[in-house]
Amino acid sequence: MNIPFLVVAFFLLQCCCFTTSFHDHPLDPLNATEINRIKLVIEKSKFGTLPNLTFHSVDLEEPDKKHVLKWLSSPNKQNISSLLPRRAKVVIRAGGETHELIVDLVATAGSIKSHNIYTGHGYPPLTFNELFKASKLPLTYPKFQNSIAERGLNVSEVSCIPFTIGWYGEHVTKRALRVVCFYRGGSVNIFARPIEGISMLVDVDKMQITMYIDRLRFPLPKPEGTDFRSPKSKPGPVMCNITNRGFTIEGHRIRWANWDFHVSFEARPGIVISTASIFDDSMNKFRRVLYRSHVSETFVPYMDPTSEWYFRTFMDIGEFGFGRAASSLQPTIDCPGNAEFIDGYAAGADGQAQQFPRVICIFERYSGNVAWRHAEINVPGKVIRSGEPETSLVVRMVATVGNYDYFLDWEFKRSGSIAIGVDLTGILEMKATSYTNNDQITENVYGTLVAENTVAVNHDHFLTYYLDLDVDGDGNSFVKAKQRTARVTNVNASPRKSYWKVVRETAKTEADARVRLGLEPADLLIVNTNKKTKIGNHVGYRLITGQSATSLLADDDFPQIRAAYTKYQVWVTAYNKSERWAGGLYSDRSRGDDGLAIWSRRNRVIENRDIVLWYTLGFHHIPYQEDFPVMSTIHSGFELRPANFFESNPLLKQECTNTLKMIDSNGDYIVDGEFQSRRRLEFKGRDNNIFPESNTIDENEVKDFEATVDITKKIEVIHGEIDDKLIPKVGMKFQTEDEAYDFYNAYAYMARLAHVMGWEMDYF
Ligand SMILES: *[C@@H]1O[C@H](CO)[C@@H](O)[C@H](O)[C@H]1NC(C)=O
Ligand SMILES: *[C@@H]1O[C@H](CO)[C@@H](O)[C@H](O)[C@H]1NC(C)=O
Ligand SMILES: *[C@@H]1O[C@H](CO)[C@@H](O)[C@H](O)[C@H]1NC(C)=O
Ligand SMILES: *[C@@H]1O[C@H](CO)[C@@H](O)[C@H](O)[C@H]1NC(C)=O
Ligand SMILES: *[C@@H]1O[C@H](CO)[C@@H](O)[C@H](O)[C@H]1NC(C)=O
Ligand SMILES: *[C@@H]1O[C@H](CO)[C@@H](O)[C@H](O)[C@H]1NC(C)=O
Ligand SMILES: [Cu+2]
Repeated sequence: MNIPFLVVAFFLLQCCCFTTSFHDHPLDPLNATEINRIKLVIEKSKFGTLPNLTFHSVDLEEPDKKHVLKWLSSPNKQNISSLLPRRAKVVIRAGGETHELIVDLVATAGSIKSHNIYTGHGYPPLTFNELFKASKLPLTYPKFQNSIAERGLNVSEVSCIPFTIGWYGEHVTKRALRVVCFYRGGSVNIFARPIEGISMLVDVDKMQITMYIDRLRFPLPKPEGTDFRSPKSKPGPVMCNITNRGFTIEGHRIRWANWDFHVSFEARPGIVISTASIFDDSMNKFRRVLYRSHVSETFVPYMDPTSEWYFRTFMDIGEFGFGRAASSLQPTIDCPGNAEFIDGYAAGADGQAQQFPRVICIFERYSGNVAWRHAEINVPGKVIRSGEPETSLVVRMVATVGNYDYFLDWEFKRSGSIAIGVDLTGILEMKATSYTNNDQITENVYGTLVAENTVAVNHDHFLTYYLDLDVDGDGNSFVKAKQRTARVTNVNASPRKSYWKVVRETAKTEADARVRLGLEPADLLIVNTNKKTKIGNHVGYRLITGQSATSLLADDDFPQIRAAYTKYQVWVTAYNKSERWAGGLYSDRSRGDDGLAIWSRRNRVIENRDIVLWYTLGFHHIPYQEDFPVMSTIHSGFELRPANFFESNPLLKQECTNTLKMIDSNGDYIVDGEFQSRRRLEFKGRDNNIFPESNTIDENEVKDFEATVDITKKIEVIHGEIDDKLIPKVGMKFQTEDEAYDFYNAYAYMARLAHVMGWEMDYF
């Protein structure tokens, strides 16, 4: 049969389930206009006349949770808005004091609602200006110039870096930094060439060097072998011209598969995930999972107690800010080709809004793993194989804090899990030494000789996450489902002697919820005891911990007093809007009198309350030679996974249907495909010749058409057989039926290829 003209058209009908018109969200971060307005309001007020006014943090003052939730659930958002004042919390330094201001943005001119002078311990984050100025001080400081000349070095080849210094029991502290210097001299890897032996203290408010000691001298590590730049410029994976990324962004709201959540960028934590809900097909509604979540504090203590090194005990998020340290993401290197990027804004030291371009990326990930599968051979006469590839949505940023780069991932899965990942890479902190071979070393060098004259110092990385889970509502409890060995008591009933059983313990107060992992096996759950599944289990989410560590420092060591939150990996506290920063709000030079460990000591009731889960992931890092000159990424993470939250595996329940149609010139279908549950492509073809064996295409042949690729010439290069003619277009004409079918088969092949490669295909 010859059909003279076949017109092929592809339609993609979007998923049916979610349609809501766009509203600004009350948790949207401050935008550039708002940040600049705050600057004006403050400059015009009495604070504008104070000496040395600097802006240290300008953040959204969150509206009350109950009002945000009301707004979210209300169909009539307009008249809820009055409950949601748009306010900013601003911390400035002026006249040598720290001021906390609440600025109202709704008032036409903007107005300062409250003012408080902070008199407690610790200081707000350092501004980029302060760090920059401090880094330049040594270069014009005569004693330093002498030290450099005495070492036979050239001061114009020196780069200095300011380090926060912590607190060591002093009664009076000032805002201060240590400045440590390095020698470029032909290398871009400044951290690999430390100028050892010099200690410099900078008074930040005076911006002067107030202590200078040149105590030791070691050979400068050589520049050879320190370059970390990639030898070949690798072209990232093939770039497709993507129009359908599989998710939608409206303002800061992201919708993908069964998830709906809000993403924002803040100067201190970087990515903040808010109001994450998941669609439950069996209830036909969205259910709450996470109210607000972000990385809260870090702790990176180095294990060298000598006078040039002891102070390196960083709490980067409170001292600098992961958002402020965020790097612009490089397309196809930091994020894959199908990523979408969003910009962020934060106030600079002068209060002016600064743009952080491409600071967060969002992409669908085709991991190559399976979400589930099964092969069944016990059904007579059949071999049933089924399964589905795992696809997920990743929200990512990178914070480059001096020498280290931290990738922070939030990965949403259709299964209901949220996997939080951290990848560490970058450059080690190293000290110069006289040793060129490990055999020469007989003393404690506090690290590993990673290159000649170069010791990389032992250290830890702890990242503490704030996880305000609201599992199906506010009333949540923390449950430890312990696995305990049980003896078989009735010897007649079983030949077995033992088994394990589950002993559930619900934490009554905050003290019951401090957990050191690994001491006994237990599932850790946040459970809503007011809600049950149809068959009577309490709904919950489980914390699946990854590689983790607790701090090994002594409890009376000053850095440990400041970072007391690292003594347990898991804490649960009663929700309090102002308790978000595990190391305290003012962590620069803090004394451990604010923060998670202190709040937990109040021992509030946490049973059937609005509670917050805190989890610390950690690495004890003994350096190895492969970490030099740049370290390959090392991964850690954890997962929040539904636990009796759904009636059954939600992956099988997603009813949304997409369709793919090919029609001929008469408007008759030749192929009428449906994407059921976004994983199976079933055809109700008019002509069985297309698929001779059955009307159902083999799942192994064509999978997941939701992932779609624009068939560009670039793909053609990768795959020689793919002809440019194979780009599907509306109104495409074929001379023969065979030609149409060939086209279709090639297209299906492309789809499979696209799936395997993680490309997206574009429909017409
Ligand atoms: C910032 O937000 C305000 C609302 O507070 C809005 O009127 C303004 O258009 C926004 N500006 C930008 C640049 O998005
Ligand atoms: C919101 O508006 C509707 C209709 O205009 C009204 O019935 C309702 O009472 C209002 N709700 C609030 C909280 O003001
Ligand atoms: C120091 O380095 C600068 C540039 O790197 C160079 O111009 C200058 O001549 C050097 N001075 C000495 C004394 O080597
Ligand atoms: C203002 O800053 C300058 C230089 O940074 C400093 O010398 C001066 O002491 C500061 N004044 C006050 C009141 O802090
Ligand atoms: C992608 O598509 C747009 C519009 O369809 C076009 O302007 C652009 O040149 C394309 N880019 C590439 C790399 O093909
Ligand atoms: C909330 O937390 C802050 C800081 O820890 C504390 O000062 C305040 O009393 C707390 N509020 C309540 C209601 O517990
Ligand atoms: Cu490390």
